[in-house]
Amino acid sequence: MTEQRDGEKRVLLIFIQADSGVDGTSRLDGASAKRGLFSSIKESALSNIIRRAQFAIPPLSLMILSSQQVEGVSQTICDLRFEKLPLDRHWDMAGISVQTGAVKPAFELARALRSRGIKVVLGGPYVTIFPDRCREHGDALVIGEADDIWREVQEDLLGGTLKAEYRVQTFPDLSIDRVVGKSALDIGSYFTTNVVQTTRGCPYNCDFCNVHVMNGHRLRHRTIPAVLREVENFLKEDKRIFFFLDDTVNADELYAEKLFRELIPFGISWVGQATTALGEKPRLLDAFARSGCGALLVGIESLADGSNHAHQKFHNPAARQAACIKNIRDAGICVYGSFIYGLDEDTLDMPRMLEEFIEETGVDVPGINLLRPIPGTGVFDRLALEGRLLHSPHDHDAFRFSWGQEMLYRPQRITLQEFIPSYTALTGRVFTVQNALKRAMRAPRLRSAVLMFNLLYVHMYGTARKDLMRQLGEIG
Ligand code: B12
Ligand code: SF4
Repeated sequence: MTEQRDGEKRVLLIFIQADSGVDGTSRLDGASAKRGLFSSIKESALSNIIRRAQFAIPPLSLMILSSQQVEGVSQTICDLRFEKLPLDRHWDMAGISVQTGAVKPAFELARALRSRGIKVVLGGPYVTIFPDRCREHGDALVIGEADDIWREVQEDLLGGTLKAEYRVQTFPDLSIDRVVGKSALDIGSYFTTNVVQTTRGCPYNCDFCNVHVMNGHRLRHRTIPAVLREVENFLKEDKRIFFFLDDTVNADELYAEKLFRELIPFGISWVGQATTALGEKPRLLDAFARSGCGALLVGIESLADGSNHAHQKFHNPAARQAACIKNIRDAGICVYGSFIYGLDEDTLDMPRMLEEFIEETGVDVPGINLLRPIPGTGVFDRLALEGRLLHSPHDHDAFRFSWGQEMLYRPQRITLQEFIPSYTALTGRVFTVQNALKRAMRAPRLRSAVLMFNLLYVHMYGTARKDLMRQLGEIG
């Protein structure tokens, strides 16, 4: 930590820990607090392992902001998943990244900081989508992707002219090279700090997602030389695995093939997110495998076209899914298959289909999610109109982050009384220690990681089942 120089303004950039979800599952009813000391210690230790082992990557948003440097301003990142707020030091301004499911803790933190005289700037997905709900909680709002405008905010802080609102008028042009550095990060806290985004925006329109709302439908690319330079620079400080954070790293197949072919000589290993269509593109698959791709998260969602189509997801024809997944695994890449049970058109047959599919294709890590209507998504608005949300649509805190732990809406074709037991029975069968061992043994690579993930899921889905069964009891 550098000493404050005369006149220098100090900015703290804060990433919030969610109460649950991938930040470490904990019971929604606070049951651990009511249980014995041993159970509580065990739960908090497991939560810690989940947080660190699973998704311990830094927030790229705050790395990007802290790399926009203005003379006379110093910036530090505080990741509340791993660190306490450094309130023993002086801060002139705090920037909080507000995600939709963690609005309450973000606003509480903003209030606490403002009461100490620290200026608070709010930005991130929730602020971009719901600026009016954020206004009273910050001294300034940044609406939209802040890559370039953050410089203006810092200059205004220096000049004492901070404005109440900074609105990004057009999406930043990613072909302009902006160097991302790690100087504001505590590198040792993370599993890896090599997080890279090559494109932004999503051409698809899935109604349970709001990436296309925040980042637009047009895919914006960084230049390949800029990405290669970033990988080279990052490797100097951290030799660990790379996470490509693009929502769909194969969205532009020509670009992706060129990029990953050029990355082959770097000898990195990497993980990312892709569509299953990759399995039908042998050249691209080859480029991915040879450039060090170890695992891909693919959003399969439903195995019934009708269910995916009901949610505006048209790019995953069910009949081709199994072959695609097998091809990806045959290329030596592990598959994290992300499913959603409870989509409109799903029936009580879906659990059996999912189980058979996971078995047949050998998905290495299955994630069986509940549909989460996130405020600001198409599905949220539709379910609200149809009167199917279980909470008032105005109460965004009720739509918090959690881990398959609670139903937030009524499925279309299945009653809640039938749905909850069928979901818990499904996760009870899929996530067993025996299945974890089996999946690890047959994984094309990264066997210990596959084992660890599956074992964590045995625990996390077990916790989720308790919460769901409690909810079922309350529904009656
Ligand atoms: C990598 C990732 C993660 C990582 C890292 C988290 C992170 N946010 O950096 C991990 C695995 C930890 C994670 C966890 C979760 N994630 Co996530 N994640 C992503 C992903 C794929 C990329 C994020 C990213 O780096 N984007 C690139 C950066 C540059 O964009 P950005 O974060 O939006 O930041 C820009 C602006 O928003 C703004 N900005 C952001 N913060 C701030 C702060 C200030 C002060 C200012 C001025 C501006 C600003 O400027 C930035 C630069 O342009 C996104 C999808 C996406 N395309 O964004 C989902 C996404 C952010 N995740 C999402 C969700 C739901 C989750 C979880 C709840 C999952 C779960 N069930 O547990 C948890 C929540 C964890 C938490 N504590 O908040 C949702 C959020 C929905 C929403 N509207 O808020 C997204 C959008 C995915 C989706 N399809 O809906 N996630
Ligand atoms: S879920 Fe993935 S493919 Fe669908 S809109 Fe969101 S980012 Fe795009």
